[in-house]
Amino acid sequence: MNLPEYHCLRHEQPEPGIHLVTIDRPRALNALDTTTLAELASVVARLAVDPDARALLLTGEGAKAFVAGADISQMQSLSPEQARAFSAKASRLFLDIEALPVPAIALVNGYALGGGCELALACDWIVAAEGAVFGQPEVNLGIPPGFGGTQRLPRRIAPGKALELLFTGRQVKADEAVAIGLANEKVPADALLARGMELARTIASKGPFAVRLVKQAWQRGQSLDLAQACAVESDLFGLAFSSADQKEGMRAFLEKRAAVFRGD
Ligand code: DAK
Repeated sequence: MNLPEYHCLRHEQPEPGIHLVTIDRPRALNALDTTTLAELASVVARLAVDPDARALLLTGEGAKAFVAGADISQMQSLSPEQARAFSAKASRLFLDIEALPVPAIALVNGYALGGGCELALACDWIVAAEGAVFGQPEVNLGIPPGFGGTQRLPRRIAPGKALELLFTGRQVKADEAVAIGLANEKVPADALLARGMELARTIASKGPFAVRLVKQAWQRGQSLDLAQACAVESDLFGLAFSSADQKEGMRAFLEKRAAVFRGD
């Protein structure tokens, strides 16, 4: 896959199927301006239709920040109509990240504040580097979160804890982020990318069709009651039995050898 060049991010494919996206505006602590959001939307649109994609790793350039939020200098002069349009566009993008057909993992180095925390929350899970700081400080700026923070944070962690963080703007470090279930694990800063690659390789080694079905089941089931969601799961379970991966996976088990999945 030929990857385009961007101005505010880097899109690399370090290994087949593994996509690494690095938000690259370190002088503004990787804050999300309209160009960065548009470039991220372009990457996400490509990944959404890439049958060979297996996992996305999302991180920020430099040791200081994952993403320090939406770009305040660009945001400060927005009219209410422009602010609504900006929020709606970014919300659409974050929904598209969440709905990617493959797992997305946020590798959080340094600050993940405001839109940065919301971007990490749009990923399936978060690995925090020692030194990572999470928070929704929007109330300090006189605004509520605009990229899904009021919705995703209370769904990811205990609602009472989420509301505490949303109402007070209090920031949490990596250890507390793990303790409250915001991050899955904490790793030394210099091991963050290696840990991300290890996780992505593990995912890529599994049945690709099955991994996509897991993600789809979770995504589609979230807005349904349990019985309806389990019905969706049954449909997708049935669909798996139309795949070559299912036949290969079960044959390999019975033949006591490693499966060789093709992803179809
Ligand atoms: N936007 C723009 N520039 C930023 C930035 C940001 N979010 N965060 C940092 N920078 C810039 C700083 O202005 C500074 O630029 P220069 O002065 O060097 O030109 C440079 O990055 C380095 O930052 P500091 O000098 O401040 O570095 P410190 O180590 O002293 O402090 C910090 C680091 C992360 C604690 C501090 O920079 C900070 O508090 N940053 C702002 C964090 C924040 O409040 N983030 C939330 C942003 S609000 C909506 C749509 C979206 C959203 C809301 C509504 N609608 C349209 C409805 C989302 C909002 C947000 O994300």
